[in-house]
Amino acid sequence: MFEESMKKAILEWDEDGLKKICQSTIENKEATPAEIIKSIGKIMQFVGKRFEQEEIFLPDLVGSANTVKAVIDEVLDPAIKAIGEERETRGKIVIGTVETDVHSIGKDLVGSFLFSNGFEVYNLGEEVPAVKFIEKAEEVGAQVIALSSLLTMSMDFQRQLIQELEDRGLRNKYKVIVGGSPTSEEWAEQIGADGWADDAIEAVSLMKKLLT
Ligand code: B12
Repeated sequence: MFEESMKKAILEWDEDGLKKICQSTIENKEATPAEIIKSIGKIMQFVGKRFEQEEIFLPDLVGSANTVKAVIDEVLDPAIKAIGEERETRGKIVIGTVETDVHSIGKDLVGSFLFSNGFEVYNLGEEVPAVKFIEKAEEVGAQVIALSSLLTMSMDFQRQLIQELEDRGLRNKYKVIVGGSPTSEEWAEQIGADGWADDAIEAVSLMKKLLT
């Protein structure tokens, strides 16, 4: 099963190996790029648990994260793009991890899932200041701004972005959705966000709901 070999490659930081597994899985039609990304999400949750239980350490985590990022960027996103080219866009979304926060994996998974479901995704990366999100959203005519936060300390930047939109008189122009492990439905309500999702799959349903 491709998922087992993927897990091994991710744990061993075997970027070339992981690329080959992904490529052959797509070629043999064992799974679509979006299904592979879903498996990667599960594997990274497993890696995260091993880290929390101190079975692996920070360099292991960074190695696995970098391996996954490279393969999503170089193999899976282009494969999704190749399949999705003829599809109409369901809406434009600007996504990023908020200021001071470098966690990218969950946000990239959400971005890739949305992309594979027909949304046009502008991924601004990590440590993104509020003004950057807003400037990009204005530039591309996005409908949604999506904010990821994995640190309790960085969550407040989600609230600050909503405030910044209000200050600029732009709050009603955009839907703001938030996510990341320390966030919750209650948090989203508290800061006046338009939606929250627990994972990449729910993020797709949320977007469909918000944009119809
Ligand atoms: C990998 C990792 C790292 C990697 C990140 C590499 C990378 N390129 O992303 C590295 C090693 C760099 C790192 C660094 C740090 N980390 Co770290 N890290 C993790 C870890 C183990 C896994 C995160 C992850 O990738 N999960 C897998 C993905 C798939 O899940 P996810 O991120 O939750 O995303 C899903 C959902 O949350 C949701 N989602 C995410 N974003 C969004 C956005 C929207 C809009 C929506 C709708 C949904 C959504 O969908 C995603 C996909 O299903 C977590 C522990 C954990 N189990 O979460 C700690 C963790 C997040 N890190 C933590 C900490 C403390 C740090 C450091 C401060 C450590 C240090 N002392 O230096 C630094 C922070 C540096 C900084 N300024 O940001 C703490 C945060 C505690 C807290 N609540 O504040 C955690 C929880 C570990 C712990 N238990 O202590 N980390």
